[in-house]
Amino acid sequence: MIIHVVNPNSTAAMTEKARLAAVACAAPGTRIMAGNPRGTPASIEGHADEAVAVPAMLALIAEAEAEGADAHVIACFDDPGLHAAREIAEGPVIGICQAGMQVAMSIAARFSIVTTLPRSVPIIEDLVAAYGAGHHCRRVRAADLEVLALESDPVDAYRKIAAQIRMARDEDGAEAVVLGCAGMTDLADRLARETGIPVIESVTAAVKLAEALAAAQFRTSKVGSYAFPRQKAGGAAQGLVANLAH
Ligand code: 5HY
Repeated sequence: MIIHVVNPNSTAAMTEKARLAAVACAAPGTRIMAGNPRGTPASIEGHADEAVAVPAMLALIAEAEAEGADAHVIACFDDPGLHAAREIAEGPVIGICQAGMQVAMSIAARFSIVTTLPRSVPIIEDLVAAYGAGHHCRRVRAADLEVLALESDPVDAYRKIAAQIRMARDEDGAEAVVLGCAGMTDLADRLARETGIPVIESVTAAVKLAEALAAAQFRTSKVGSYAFPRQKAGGAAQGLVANLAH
């Protein structure tokens, strides 16, 4: 089985973190194919960065489909382009935000999310509502650090994230915490140990969900919403890999 993990930003170090998390949890016989576009924003922090990154991410997903990927993971906590990716793919496409919440709801009655910048909070709150997790999610918190600080200043980043997790535990009534950034993969085990609360690493959650769906032969439904894009001048099907022509 091949699981394609795509980081839509162009920071290779973050892609490698996601790849290592995926390899660490993948079952024997699952091959991880990880990558990121060139020329997209170095980090995704808000709607405009998402919009700029999605076309190149979709092209990588289309290529991975052609190369035999059985499922795809979008390794960015805004789940950018998730529904567009499901239109162009036959394999399941899993967003790490949705997967992180689904795992949280499966192991705890109430959870909080800790992400990076305050500007990401309303974006993730909208996803909480869209994914039907509103009754279970206590709060979306920001550690108030830029995404790339996870690479440039990991000590300070860890301190800020740990402080928010303790507040989620003590003030929100959270029974689990979801890490709200693909760049946090390497912090999860230590955070769980030091805070005493289950900490859900979202890339791992997404890879295991993708693996389970692919193993059970579940494919993205092409009846209705996620049908392949219709052929038209300049349309998505025309712009992506030829084999999308349906
Ligand atoms: C992510 N941005 O997971 C999100 C997190 C965020 O470049 N990778 C990014 O803070 O929105």
